[in-house]
Amino acid sequence: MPIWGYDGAVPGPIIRGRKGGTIRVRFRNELDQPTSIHWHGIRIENSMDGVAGLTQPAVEPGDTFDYVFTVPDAGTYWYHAHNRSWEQVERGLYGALIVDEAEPAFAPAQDVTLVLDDWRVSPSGRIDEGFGDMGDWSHGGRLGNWLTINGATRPDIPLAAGRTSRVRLINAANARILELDLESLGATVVAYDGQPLAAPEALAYNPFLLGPGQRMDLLVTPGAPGTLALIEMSGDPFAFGQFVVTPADDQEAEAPALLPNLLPEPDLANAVEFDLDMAGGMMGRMTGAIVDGRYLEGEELFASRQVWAFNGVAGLSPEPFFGVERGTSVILNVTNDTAFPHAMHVHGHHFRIVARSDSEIDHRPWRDTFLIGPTQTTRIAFVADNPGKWLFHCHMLEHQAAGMKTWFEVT
Ligand SMILES: [Cu+2]
Repeated sequence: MPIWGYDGAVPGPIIRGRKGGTIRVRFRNELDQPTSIHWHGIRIENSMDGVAGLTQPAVEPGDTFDYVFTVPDAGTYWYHAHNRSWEQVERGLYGALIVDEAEPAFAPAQDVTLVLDDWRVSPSGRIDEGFGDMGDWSHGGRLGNWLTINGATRPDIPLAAGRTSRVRLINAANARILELDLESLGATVVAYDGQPLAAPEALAYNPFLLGPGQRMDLLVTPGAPGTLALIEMSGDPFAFGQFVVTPADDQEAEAPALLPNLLPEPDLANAVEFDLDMAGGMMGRMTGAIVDGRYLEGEELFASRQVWAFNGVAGLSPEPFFGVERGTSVILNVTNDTAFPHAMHVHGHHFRIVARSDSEIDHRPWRDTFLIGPTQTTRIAFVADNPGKWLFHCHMLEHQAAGMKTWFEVT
């Protein structure tokens, strides 16, 4: 199937670095439209964040751009197009970015990276060309009909029996929240969105929701040779890949926790709070929004293609949602006043989820993307310690394109 790919392949090459090291990518745009690359989850220098129109001009066809940045945290990250991402990512412009620990806590039998994607394929076996469909944009985004793992359909993934392997899952889909049956793998979780947990944890629920942009790292220790299916549970459950477990000659001791990255803890007692109201979409209550400085409603709003808004504003406004000085602890109270779930991504920072709809959360892993259901409120906290202009948006790429984005500034 014809795709757009970094180095011509989907996913693009795994870019691998070491914690504290420098990544250098000379990017040449051979598309016939402008583009840029975002390094998702990296607490990166602002000028390298790759958000066309906010942190850099889009790279024009035929032009090059050198991305050079430090990777402060070990873990599982990814990179993808960040201009017309609703088309460019859907056509295949994404890949894994893996940062290894400076001194690994353990050596897994295998270190497996699985980039999961949900494609909309036409009956002719091509990418469905219905990009920009307002039905998708105003509902749940462009949902597909074909799942792939590392660009392959129902692949076999070899694993060794009796030994512990690390499996990194990345959801690169435009809009699909994957509902994964991970219980049957007997897996434990060691990291979310790149950041290690203090200790390996059993899965709290099944199926496990992995939203667009989110990652999770698993430790899998298959007991015996055989097969372990990777199952998607939404609708009628089906396997979209399987681990093929083969005997290993030796056994090994239980894997220890990963080494933590060092992130600053938000000071909740002295944090500055901001409220974000998410509105719009079909079956929502939003009647109008500010688009490019003008209040629009009804058919005029729909014709603008900006049908979602944060605090009444669709798309990026000249003024930031908030601005704080570097080092400020920030709490965001995000309320989803729409009829759809969303996957909210903060650029340049990881945060902790401290409460959901008035329930305090005790378990607070670092994340860079969180799922929020209809009518839910989610309270997140982080130290705004990375100077620059940072996007905060829905990672359902059609929602982002249709207004679900804002930005904040750290000075
Ligand atoms: Cu959304």
